[in-house]
Amino acid sequence: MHKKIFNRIKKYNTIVIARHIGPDPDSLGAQIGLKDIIINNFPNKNVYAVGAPTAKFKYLGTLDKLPDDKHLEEALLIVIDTPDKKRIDGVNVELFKESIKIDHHPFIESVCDIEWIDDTSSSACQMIIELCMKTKLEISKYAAERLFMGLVADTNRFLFNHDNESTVKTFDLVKKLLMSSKIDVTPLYSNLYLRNINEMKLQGYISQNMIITENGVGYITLTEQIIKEHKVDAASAGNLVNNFNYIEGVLVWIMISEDNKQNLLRINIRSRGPHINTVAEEYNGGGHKYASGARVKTYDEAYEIVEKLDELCKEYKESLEGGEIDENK
Ligand SMILES: [Mn+2]
Repeated sequence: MHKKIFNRIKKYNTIVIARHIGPDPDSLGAQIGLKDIIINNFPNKNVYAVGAPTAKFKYLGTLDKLPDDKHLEEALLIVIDTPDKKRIDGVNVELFKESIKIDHHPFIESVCDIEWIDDTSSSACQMIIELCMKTKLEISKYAAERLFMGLVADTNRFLFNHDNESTVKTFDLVKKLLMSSKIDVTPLYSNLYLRNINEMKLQGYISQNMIITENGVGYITLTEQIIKEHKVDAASAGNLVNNFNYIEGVLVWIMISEDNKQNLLRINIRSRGPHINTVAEEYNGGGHKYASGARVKTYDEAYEIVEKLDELCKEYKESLEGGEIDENK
């Protein structure tokens, strides 16, 4: 598969790289990193990283305007970090001569001519690192920094929930990346984790007010008023979900945040127990087994999600020997 993808990259003069809507550091890092790698290895190619930009992640780099349709007929499209067609940002797969998907989400549908899907991979960035290591595509320093940031973000600083084999593979690829690129990781961590005091205060509010159900679901409702009082935006509020890992007795945790501008409730879900993506998929969302999101219109639906996840936690605990969780395991 690595060789096949390498050969396609080599073959095409125009290459467009796309990713999912609502960009995150993994999708942007993989997209902008791969663009830089292709240009450095093949200086005569035209490579475009496309999709809507976000000011929040501008440290990862800038995006390009999609070339005219007539240029796409002879172009290769690479879709990164996106399992389904409806979540691809800004391009129509059909307009391209050929397309490749590189993704680490659980499979949803076949979209591209060539699909490399590995849901045991920690991140899309890890897959790009692997592709380069296996094909001798040289990774520039700029790309190495982007790939490192994306991988760190998607694993939540290596707190991922995978089996031993895939964990070893992640650390091995990161080791090789750091050895060959000699990047300094300290400023990269600052990019990702420096936050303003308002967000920290909201985090304090969440800690004070989180409700924990009988079976180990922790949830909080962030109304528009609460979010406003703390002077943060709805998306940043939802992202705080990543900071509530490892609370004793909490297996699944959820932020329900109001977004009145879009007239919806964003549901951010994380787990260190049962797989949660199937419930998210029922409610206009999806994602990974341990990290998912959904969007609903009403609080009834939001609390339905809480109930379903509570039931999942109950089943999960019962499936474990003796029904008790050994927190130290
Ligand atoms: Mn990802």
